[in-house]
Amino acid sequence: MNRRLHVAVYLVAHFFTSTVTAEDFCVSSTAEIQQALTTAGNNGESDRIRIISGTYNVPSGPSIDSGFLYGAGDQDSEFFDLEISGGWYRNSNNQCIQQINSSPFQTVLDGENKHRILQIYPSNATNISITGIHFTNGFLDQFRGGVAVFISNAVLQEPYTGRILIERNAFTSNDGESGTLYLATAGTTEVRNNLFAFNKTFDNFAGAFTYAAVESPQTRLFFTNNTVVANTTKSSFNQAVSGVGIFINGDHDSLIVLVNNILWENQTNDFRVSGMNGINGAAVIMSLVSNDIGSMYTFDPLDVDLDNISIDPVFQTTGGLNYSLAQNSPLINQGYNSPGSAEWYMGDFDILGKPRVYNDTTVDIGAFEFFPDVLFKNGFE
Ligand SMILES: [Ca+2]
Ligand SMILES: [Ca+2]
Repeated sequence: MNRRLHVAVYLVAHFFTSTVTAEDFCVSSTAEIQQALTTAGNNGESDRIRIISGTYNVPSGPSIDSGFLYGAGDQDSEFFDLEISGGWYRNSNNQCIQQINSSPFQTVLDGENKHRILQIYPSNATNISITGIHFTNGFLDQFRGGVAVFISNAVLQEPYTGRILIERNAFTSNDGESGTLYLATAGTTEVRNNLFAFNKTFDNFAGAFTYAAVESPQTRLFFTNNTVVANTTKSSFNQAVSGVGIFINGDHDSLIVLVNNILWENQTNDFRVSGMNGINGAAVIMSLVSNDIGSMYTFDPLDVDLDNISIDPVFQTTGGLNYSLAQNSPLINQGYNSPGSAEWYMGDFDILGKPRVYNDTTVDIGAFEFFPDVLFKNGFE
């Protein structure tokens, strides 16, 4: 290869392929996690932060901005991508190896009921991925979104055009003013195969998952195969129109797609949308397919309303955070398989790392794919 061509190829790879120049961090303490985030924020390359399985308290501090932090709030951080994942271990050569099909419950970021857990402020083209982590015991008593995870690109000078993936995480027992996972974002967002349970909001115009669309030429949310149950609010204000399960604020032109979710037994409404068509001139396209939703509040009719049901999911009764479906659950094989042409994907694995659509042809509704006990005992333990 002549030198000029070589340089051209390198530049193309550098700009468009995050894996070519990525830096890997293999971390196993609170300090190492934050140091990796700080380094990642200005090292001029994409980063993969791999967290060894274990429980980590967040960095503590007197301000509400304690907890883990990437980026600088109202300023652009660097251009490059960021991946954060749990479920890793070190082999005898001190290398970071991912556990096969690990579940998020093995890698815990704990707010100790005192702190926010993680804030991310990306630049306008940073792709972000967060997978395989259990965010729990976050606490925030001031009017700030996202006690467990807050990602905002709302204040960038250029519209955000990146992609955010939140996959196979658990968000439980967080207590925050306005929401648990809060995304204020433009660009494309996929939230799939996550569990949201036992979280509290103080403001009842916020949900365990809260999404605020940001103005941009293209803003899209794909919220698929999540289980959102037993979240509550401490507010009694206007409960008829609030939404404590998930809360979506369109307000700007956006495409909102919900498929295969369980939104069940959340206090007040399981699902609330505000800022639909006509608000600030916004054109919000809202599509709901194959969800199990207890109760819902919207201003406008849905643009697509297909195969949605409202029925007891019939979870297994093993208690704790196991929201697996029972053998007689009506949600088994009732989901909508992501078509190859779709912009969203249901994922290869469910929240516990079991294959999706195993031994049958149709995905289940919710974050947990049903497996008969006999398969668990003989094939997966
Ligand atoms: Ca970086
Ligand atoms: Ca199935």
